[in-house]
Amino acid sequence: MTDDLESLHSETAAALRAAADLRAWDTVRVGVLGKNGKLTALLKQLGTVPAEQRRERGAALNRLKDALAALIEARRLELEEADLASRLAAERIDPTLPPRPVPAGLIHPISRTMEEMAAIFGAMGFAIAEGPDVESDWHNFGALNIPAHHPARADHDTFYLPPATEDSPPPVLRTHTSPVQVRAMLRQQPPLRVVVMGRTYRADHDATHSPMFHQLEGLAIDRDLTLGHLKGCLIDFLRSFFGIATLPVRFRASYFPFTEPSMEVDIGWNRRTGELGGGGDWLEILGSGMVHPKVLANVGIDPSVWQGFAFGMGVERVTMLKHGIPDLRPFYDSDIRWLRHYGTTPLAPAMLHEGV
Ligand code: 2NM
Repeated sequence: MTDDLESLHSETAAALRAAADLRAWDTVRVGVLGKNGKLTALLKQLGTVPAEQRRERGAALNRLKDALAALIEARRLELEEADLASRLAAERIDPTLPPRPVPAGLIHPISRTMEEMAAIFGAMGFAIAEGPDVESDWHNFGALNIPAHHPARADHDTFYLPPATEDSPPPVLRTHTSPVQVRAMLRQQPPLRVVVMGRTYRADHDATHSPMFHQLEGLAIDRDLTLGHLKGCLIDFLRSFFGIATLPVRFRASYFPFTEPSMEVDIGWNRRTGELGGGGDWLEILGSGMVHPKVLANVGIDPSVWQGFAFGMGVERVTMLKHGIPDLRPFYDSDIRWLRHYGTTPLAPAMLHEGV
């Protein structure tokens, strides 16, 4: 190789070693092999070389071109590897970072109300009980002083299921949650404080009735319980649940087969605006009473020693009143727009923001 070619080779090799990144590398490549590159210029000058030297010069230039192309390509691979290694080092993930928040499901208003009810009654010392949706006639009616042919049965629009045998009473979808309280009384000796929340069923379907709805019922049994305890318990619950410390509460004599005396409970509101509180109008919100001595005797509790009070309310109804929900039917439609509007997040507020 002639001196000029030798020096282009060593000069290019040095420039490639000095090129620290792919940008610098490309500048070297273009400076040698590009349209105005040094090797390209030498090839262009080949025509001016005397004819007897041209063949040898051409062969030498081609060898140099191959050698330089190989050097350049090798340096490219080196630089690409180094680039990848430094990016992998710089972009390494930190597994101790908290996950990014993802859009989460929402709590259905019925579940939210039942959790609030459980919290309030839980703080008063009530335990939570559950029971089956399919009940015997006795647990749903008989034990509660509603024998066959009792007029109260007609109010319940009961769903009857196929009986086990021809002459046994048909099982029912529970028409209220009271049978769970019957089971609690059978299982546990007093004193007793229990609330039950859950699904109940009545064959009734219109704008304000669903064949499946939810009830909350409560029961307290002790030696000296009075109507005063019942009133204090319910006034505290209603003011806490609706978040109105001065909510007017009124007790009105009524009738239930399983309580004596029985009382319906009204809260104050404004009929025109729908606002709860001292608006001058009354709205019926729940039923209550002192547990009938026959009911206590039916479950083996001596009514000459023990007294009880009990109460019940519709979960949908109090949810609609509390949150201004105008229509019962969408509660069960699973319409994502309704759920997004009335649902509430289970997450702490801080968890809803990115980067926390
Ligand atoms: C109500 C109203 C009044 C009630 C009674 C009982 C039981 F099982 F202890 F006898 N549970 N719930 C009751 C009493 C329910 O709902 C309107």
